[in-house]
Amino acid sequence: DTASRLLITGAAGNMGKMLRPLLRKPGRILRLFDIADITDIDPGHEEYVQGSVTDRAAVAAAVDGVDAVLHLGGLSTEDSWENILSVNVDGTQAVFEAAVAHGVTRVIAASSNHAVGFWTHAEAGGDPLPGDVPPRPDGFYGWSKAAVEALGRLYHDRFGIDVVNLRIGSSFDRPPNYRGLASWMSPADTARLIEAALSDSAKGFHTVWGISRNTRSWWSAAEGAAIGYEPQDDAEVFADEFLADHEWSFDDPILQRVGGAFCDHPLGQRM
Ligand code: 15L
Repeated sequence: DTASRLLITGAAGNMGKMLRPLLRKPGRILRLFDIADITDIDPGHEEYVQGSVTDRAAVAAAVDGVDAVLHLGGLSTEDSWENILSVNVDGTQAVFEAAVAHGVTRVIAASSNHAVGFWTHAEAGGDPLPGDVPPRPDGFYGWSKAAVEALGRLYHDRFGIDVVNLRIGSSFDRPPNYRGLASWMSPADTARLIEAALSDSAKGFHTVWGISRNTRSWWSAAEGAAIGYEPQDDAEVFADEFLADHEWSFDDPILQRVGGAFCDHPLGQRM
């Protein structure tokens, strides 16, 4: 296993909370890193290192002794340029630098659909939009995720670190809104994607969409399949609920663009 000791940065965040029970398995220790308090550590399966991704010494201590890193730590929506640079860009660079220093060979980076938010359904031309389509960020947040992906490329090419960039759609218990009928990734599928990203088939450098096998998805499943990701869930089970007050049409700008409403949110304004 590439991850008998797996570091999760941002472990107190939404995705970290959701994933802790799902990534727990015999012989694996989850090392949880977050600036926020975590008070419900399961001592047999988890250890906790408190700190910020903006503190290089803390990041180095967290990375020391792990087999792989799941880097979720960072700002997860639009924020000021200064905050985005410090937390998402410097923070990610600190993680890669520490991985090199401590001989960690696998980093899974939480990127986002917002790294490529301005791609449209029309431009995909009826084909699924490839997982590695070039960046077209929809804000400073999305731009930082493109920077995260490019840092992964740099540390892969320089040092041979295996890097998987996950262009996550909407990873929540349930789709957050009607757009989620296309962009949702269920908790169980999120865990499946991370297990695939930890497996031998994900050696090298990969950029893949993080979504479930949604009926209404127009983002390619091929890149995920290539690393062994086989999603099982479909947001369609929520369709009646969300389509009660919304028509499903790709003329709707929220559905037309990968990034949905983020494309219209004022730059640098915290959400
Ligand atoms: C993201 O990148 C955000 O972190 C998350 O809060 C959602 O807004 C998600 O994208 C999305 O596009 O649904």
